[in-house]
Amino acid sequence: MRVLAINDVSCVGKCSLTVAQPIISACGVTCNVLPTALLSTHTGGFTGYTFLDLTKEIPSILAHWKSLGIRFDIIYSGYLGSIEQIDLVLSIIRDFLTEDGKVVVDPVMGDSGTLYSGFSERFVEEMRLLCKRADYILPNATEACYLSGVPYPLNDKTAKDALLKLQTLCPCPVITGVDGEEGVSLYFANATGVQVYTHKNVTGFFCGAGDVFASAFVGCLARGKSFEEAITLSADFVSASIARSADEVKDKRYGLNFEKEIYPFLQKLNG
Ligand code: PXL
Repeated sequence: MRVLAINDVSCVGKCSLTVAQPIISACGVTCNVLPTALLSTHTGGFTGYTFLDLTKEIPSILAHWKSLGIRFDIIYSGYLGSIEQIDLVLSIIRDFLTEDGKVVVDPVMGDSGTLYSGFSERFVEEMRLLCKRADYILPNATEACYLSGVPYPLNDKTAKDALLKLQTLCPCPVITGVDGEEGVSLYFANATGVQVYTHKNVTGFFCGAGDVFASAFVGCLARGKSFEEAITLSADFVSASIARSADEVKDKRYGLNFEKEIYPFLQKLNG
């Protein structure tokens, strides 16, 4: 089982590839990487960060992989820095996905109701095209609103509306991080309709939490777990990491302390 994680390398502020690589590997599957950009930190809350766009390097990397005949069973994309990179991911899916391989798209574009710096409505449009090619999409509440046209913030009713709209893009959407009175919920659909999975009393916004969820979800799928099992195992892992980090991490920009929660997560994955 070979996974390709397409995401940036933010050197500090645990997110994207520095989260995907350890978590997916810990699940017991090969995690190859395609870095889209190199940043000194992520862009969420830090100022003065460096940003090296790696788009120009990607065609030669792909040409080498082609010469090796490499194929991937799961292609997982996260933070993409430009519309050109979205198009590159579409071509990577065409050229490198195995016949019955799966595509997981985390349409990283924004949080707390707004787009991250450097993202535009045109980017959202293009991201819709990538979502159409995906088997699973994992937007947070903000991204779900941008993709579906449902206004932010979501409540229980509008989250269900947004989920149904997203199902016209992709068969298995999961909306994460919907705040409500009971706690933080995620929304997905199974054969019996829309399901809501809530964690009570999970407080605090952490950069990279979505990446921890998405990476664990990919790891679980790679290990043969069902859609629903992958969601609940990954959501439990993130909420345990958030609970630990609420005390341990003073500056939330530095990301989740997920490392010590990997072992209990793996016990459930392997159990
Ligand atoms: O975790 C999402 C993310 C990934 N990569 C970069 C980011 C962010 C969120 O801010 O800035 C570079």
